[in-house]
Amino acid sequence: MAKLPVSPERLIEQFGPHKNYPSPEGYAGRDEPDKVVKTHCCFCGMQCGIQLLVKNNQIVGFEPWEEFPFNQGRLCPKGVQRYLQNNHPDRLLHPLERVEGEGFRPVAWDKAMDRTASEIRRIQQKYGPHSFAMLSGVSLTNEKSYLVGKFARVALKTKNLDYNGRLCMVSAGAGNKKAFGLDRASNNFTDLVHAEVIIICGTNVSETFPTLTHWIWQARDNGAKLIVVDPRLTPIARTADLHLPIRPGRDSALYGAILHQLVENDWLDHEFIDNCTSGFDKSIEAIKGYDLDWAERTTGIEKEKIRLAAEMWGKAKTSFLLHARGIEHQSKGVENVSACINLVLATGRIGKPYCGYATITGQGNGQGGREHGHKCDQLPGNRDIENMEHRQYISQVWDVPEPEIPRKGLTAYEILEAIHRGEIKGLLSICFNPLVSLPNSNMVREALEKLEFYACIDFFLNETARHADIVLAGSLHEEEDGTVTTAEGRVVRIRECITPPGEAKTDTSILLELAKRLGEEKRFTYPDNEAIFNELRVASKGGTADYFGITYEKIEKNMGVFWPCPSLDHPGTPRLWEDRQFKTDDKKAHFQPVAYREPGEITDAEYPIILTTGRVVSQYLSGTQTRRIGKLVDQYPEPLLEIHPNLAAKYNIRDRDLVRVVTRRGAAEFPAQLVETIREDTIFIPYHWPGRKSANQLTSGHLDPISKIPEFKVCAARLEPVGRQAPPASQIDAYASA
Ligand SMILES: Nc1nc2c(c(=O)[nH]1)N[C@H]1C(S)=C(S)[C@@H](COP(=O)(O)OP(=O)(O)OC[C@H]3O[C@@H](n4cnc5c(=O)[nH]c(N)nc54)[C@H](O)[C@@H]3O)O[C@H]1N2
Ligand SMILES: Nc1nc2c(c(=O)[nH]1)N[C@H]1C(S)=C(S)[C@@H](COP(=O)(O)OP(=O)(O)OC[C@H]3O[C@@H](n4cnc5c(=O)[nH]c(N)nc54)[C@H](O)[C@@H]3O)O[C@H]1N2
Ligand code: SF4
Ligand SMILES: [Mo]
Repeated sequence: MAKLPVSPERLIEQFGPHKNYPSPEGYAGRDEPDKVVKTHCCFCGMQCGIQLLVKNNQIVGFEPWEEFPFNQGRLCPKGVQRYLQNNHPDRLLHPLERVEGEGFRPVAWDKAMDRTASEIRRIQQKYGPHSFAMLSGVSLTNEKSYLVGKFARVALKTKNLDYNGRLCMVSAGAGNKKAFGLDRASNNFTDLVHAEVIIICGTNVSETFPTLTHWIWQARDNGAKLIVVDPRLTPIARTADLHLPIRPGRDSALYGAILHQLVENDWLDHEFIDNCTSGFDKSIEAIKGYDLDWAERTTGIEKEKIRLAAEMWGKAKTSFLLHARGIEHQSKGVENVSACINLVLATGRIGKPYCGYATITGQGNGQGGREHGHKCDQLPGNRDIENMEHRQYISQVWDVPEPEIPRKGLTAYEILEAIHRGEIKGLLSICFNPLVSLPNSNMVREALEKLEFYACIDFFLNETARHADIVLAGSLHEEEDGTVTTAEGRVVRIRECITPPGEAKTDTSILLELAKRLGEEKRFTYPDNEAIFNELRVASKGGTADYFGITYEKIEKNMGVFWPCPSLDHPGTPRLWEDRQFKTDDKKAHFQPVAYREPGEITDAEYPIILTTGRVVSQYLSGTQTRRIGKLVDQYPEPLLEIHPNLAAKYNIRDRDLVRVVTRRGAAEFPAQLVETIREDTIFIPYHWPGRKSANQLTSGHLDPISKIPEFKVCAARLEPVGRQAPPASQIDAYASA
């Protein structure tokens, strides 16, 4: 992580020479930028403040934004390279159409839009409105997320709209709603600093949220004890007081056993449990018999470590529990989240200074994007699409009769399955690369080939877009005004720094133009993006995610406003629940009974090894953006198979030997990387690559029954050494995509 400002020499030493870096003579060696714009990084949910340097309508560099309170100028390797996307030669500069047998060729906007609109009409007339689906993503701002939700329901008139947060935040969202009636981190991260104990469950924060570690280090400096639950000894786990190397897919058993210990030793806050919660007795009933011996057998963690974790957590006066996809990407993701929340509620350590709980939101706008209605079951303000009162309120805001708002539709993976079955015939996607990011990618590829029409809005031709009939050249983060909501729940401003290059258009203008062609001009006319935000404010008013009191001006003045913020004179809410009034029907926090059950797929004689997947620091999601930035590619050019030397020895596998990994979905070859930092029964593969390098050829389509998140973190695999070594990393053509 680079603490800026850095000297030009250090930049070059660290990242190598580049035309956009200052010359060794210093900043004077480069032209003065035309303007310096305070905005936020386009990547993860930390949404670090950054200043982008603009010259001749191009981003030419960046400077730290020291005053922004969360990251205070710090940025991670992706943040310092992000600006290089804007001038990238692969940038889509005009719409494309696919001609059978020829490939893609440029096409005029009018023709691209006409064809898209007429195909939507043709398919819907022939097969019904819901035969055309839409997929969206939460790298989009709040304004665009809101607009997509309204566009799909009002202009496309389809119920089948879902988003890539379905692969990310939905287990946490469902667990939070069950317990608190509201889905947001309960504190801002400054509360970490004086927590006595911090538990980090299933998150590799040093690589995935590098700037968050600053707050964890501060807590350590103040004497906090750190517990990390992860099958791998990740960089943060290496510095922990206690590492619990869990067998993948067994988290609810561990947290159940810790709760059992809290009860046995009476490390409970009875006053809080009695007055502020419900369901405690049932949650205790569910974990009867979860003693330390059972827990050791089930989780693969030594029982003394589990006991110690319970004691550290149980005896503390202040604490913070953080979790992310390690526990959520499971077919019992919601149960794992509930089991974690039970530990927080049992000790009453929430809604007080230095006492907190949060899921760490993954994508850039993973928080705001899950509130304003591009989920299949949701209307703006985190309203329920099946709730009559909610539907009526939104029907007034949108000026459409309530019965015309479609009902709940299919989730992301289910949409692809329905395409595969031939039930959905047309697709429009924006900001989503499902061919790389959904599990069971062989099924996804077959589905895409069955579509009668597919249009995609993106600024790069991602792997899914290669299956499109029309590609609409959209905009980068820095090319439109808007807002995003950070992992902490702070609504911040994204500023337009430049206009889209060539003939590319802003995402917003593409959606508005398409709505117009579908006969909905009146409901889709806005003077600017602020007007969309103002409509969103009204649409969210009275919902649990209430943004009504947030304005562009107020964000500007305060460097962000935390929702809920129900009125213009409200200051926003950095720490939730100080009043002990939860957003549930009875105003109490709800314990959930969580009995352990096994993952969707367990190992057997044929598939004896557990495969888990995730991330590395220099690559982002499906890699569309970061696989195009040279220095990030150099840092980690290809997916490696992390394997423990003892497991490797059983198969005679040496470092960089090619190993075929086989699951019930498919097979793929990866170079082995022997590491002592992983359990001996588990292998790990990062998933940022497409085609034959894709980990998602192997993963399973087991979904959580409530959140419908895929089980990316657990499946059963077998290993077949190929008998060849992979070429040295230096000889890899890292830019070859498949
Ligand atoms: N560099 C980088 N940063 C990112 C992203 C990125 O792609 N690259 N993506 C962003 C997004 S959208 C997200 S969602 C976040 C994800 O952030 P994280 O959740 O931190 O990332 P992952 O690598 O998916 O998984 C985290 C950890 O879960 C562990 N794990 C695997 N199985 C289990 C299990 O059964 N139980 C437990 N307890 N742990 C398990 C893995 O070993 C891994 O270390 O990162 C965000 N930040
Ligand atoms: N095996 C395995 N698979 C996983 C995971 C895992 O841990 N293991 N993690 C899952 C998780 S947590 C996530 S979040 C998903 C992410 O999966 P995806 O959402 O499919 O990944 P992205 O790379 O974000 O793809 C988004 C596309 O949006 C484009 N884009 C970005 N910003 C904008 C914008 O402002 N406008 C437009 N028009 N386009 C934009 C990018 O160019 C890219 O092509 O992957 C999931 N898949
Ligand atoms: S931590 Fe996240 S938001 Fe901050 S610079 Fe890195 S990728 Fe960007
Ligand atoms: Mo994510």
